[in-house]
Amino acid sequence: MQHMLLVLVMGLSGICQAAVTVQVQDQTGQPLEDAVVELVASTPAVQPATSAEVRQQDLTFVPFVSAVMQGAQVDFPNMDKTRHHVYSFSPAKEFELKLYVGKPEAPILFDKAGIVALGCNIHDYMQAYIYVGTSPYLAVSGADGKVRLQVPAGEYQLRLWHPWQNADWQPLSLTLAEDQTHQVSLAITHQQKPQKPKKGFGAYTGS
Ligand SMILES: [Cu+2]
Repeated sequence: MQHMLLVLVMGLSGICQAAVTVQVQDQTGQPLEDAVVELVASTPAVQPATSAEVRQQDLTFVPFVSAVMQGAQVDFPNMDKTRHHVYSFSPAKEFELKLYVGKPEAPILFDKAGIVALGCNIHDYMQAYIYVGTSPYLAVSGADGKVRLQVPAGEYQLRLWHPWQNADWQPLSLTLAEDQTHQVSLAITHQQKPQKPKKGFGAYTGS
């Protein structure tokens, strides 16, 4: 009887999963958007390759920050009528997609962990980032600064990255066995996200 009860309880609680909520804020305590949270397990998990998409829309990259696991294929569809020429010179992935409209023939494989800075040869102000992690447990914070991840119970290193961070963030060691919430802070220098320039005469004047 006791045995039956134990099995039931274990079944209900899903013994080996932990839901982790990470609240990311800046040095002033404000929720921080576009921050990448990665949970790296001490015993790496085997995961299938994933895919992602970085669109070009209204002369900006959407999303501004993406997070993928190494081995992911990323598509770069162009939703604009104008041509874009997407490139990266980052060591983690050097590539270029020459002048194109619509969807390039093949996605790009991101097989090396690191930060990939994206640009467009035609539009200097277009900028975006792809964080390529070693773990499948990674996500980008929304406007509320929150990231939610479901992970198997175990030992993890929490990593945090933001394109405007003032310095590298020291990873945090965590033991995850049940649902938890963590609050982490990252000092950044606020900037304006890349935007389509205003049209018309005088758009570039001023500060
Ligand atoms: Cu462009």
